[in-house]
Amino acid sequence: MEKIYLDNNATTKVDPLVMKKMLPFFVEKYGNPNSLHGFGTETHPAMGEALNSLYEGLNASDDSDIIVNSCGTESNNTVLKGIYFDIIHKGVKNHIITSQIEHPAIRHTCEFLESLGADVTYLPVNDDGIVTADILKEHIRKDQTALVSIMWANNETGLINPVKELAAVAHDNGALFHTDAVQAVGKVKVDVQDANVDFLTFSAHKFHGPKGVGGLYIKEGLNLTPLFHGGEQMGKKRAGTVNVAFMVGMGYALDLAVKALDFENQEVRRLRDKLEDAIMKIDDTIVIGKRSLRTPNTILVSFKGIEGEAFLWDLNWNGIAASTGSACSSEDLEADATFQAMHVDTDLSHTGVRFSLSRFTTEEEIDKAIEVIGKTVDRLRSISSTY
Ligand code: C6P
Repeated sequence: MEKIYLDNNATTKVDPLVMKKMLPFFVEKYGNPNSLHGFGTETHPAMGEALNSLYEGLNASDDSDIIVNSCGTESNNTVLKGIYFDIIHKGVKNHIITSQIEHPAIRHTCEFLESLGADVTYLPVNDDGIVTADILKEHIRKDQTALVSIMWANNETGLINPVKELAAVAHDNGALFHTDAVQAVGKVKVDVQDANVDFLTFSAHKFHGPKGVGGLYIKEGLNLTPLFHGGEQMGKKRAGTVNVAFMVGMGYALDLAVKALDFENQEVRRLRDKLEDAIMKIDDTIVIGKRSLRTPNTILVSFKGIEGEAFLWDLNWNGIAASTGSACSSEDLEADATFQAMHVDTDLSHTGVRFSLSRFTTEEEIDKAIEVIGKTVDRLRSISSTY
């Protein structure tokens, strides 16, 4: 049976071109980049090239920092715990603002900081599921809020927050601004200078790079206490031997993703819209969030009377991979935080299914998915006594 992957917000396949670029750094050029001998130094040009791609891809200035690390979760932890050590623990300020719709890598880290005494506000969203500048203005405390951390795009709905406006509100009130852009990079234009963010999180496996490598942008002039202490790698900002192959892979993956942005916003969007139009023709179905406010690849849909878990099993049985929400909360099985924050009707709130496409998704796959989804809804509703 042909398998169709529609769970690209969980992870993406490594672009074969990226894989090819990484391969020499496993068995040929395997030296430690910090070694003084040739095995070490021969890795430097490729690392330099990768860093250039990261700076260019995010439009970071030469004086800013981009720290290569293990994942988006690490970047989020580095920012939040760095702010805790540098500002809160020193008694300078005690308030952090985030939102109710953040990924667990932010929410759970904030909860941990609360247990250490930090005061955290979790902002609600408006009726469209967006964290607006006005909502932030209501809750920010002038010269008392240390950090505002709001995601660029939501992983479950794809809804995009007005990051540039939010950063401006944070700065007007003397706070630093971080954005978790894990679901934005490679899907929409991300320009750290234009948005004027202080810190930005990204992760290679969301844009056809390898898993286990991510990055943190830090604006020039700013510093964060590192999460890892040890060697002097990454300008002493993140100790640990650099994974050259993965760094090279992430740089090249970002290069390709930025070049493919027009394709993403035209062709991937067209296929997403085609799938969404077909899904919307099914009775008692809602899609969460206005299409125009979402990343071009994502749909979070609720089919009344159908449990998300049962639906996913059936889809999987028929060769289609989707998810009920964030992959790392899949034990909860539902996009609960998102649904609660958006006050979605409780009849529908336990039925969320996320479909997420990529530049490798084909028209044939979407046509097949439309057929299978329709049949699956009919079958499950016909055996459900509650519908
Ligand atoms: N979200 C999802 O199914 P890592 O895997 O650590 O590089 O990235 C974590 C992460 C951080 N922020 C956002 C907005 C994310 O979407 C993710 C990963 C996946 O939605 C897996 S849980």
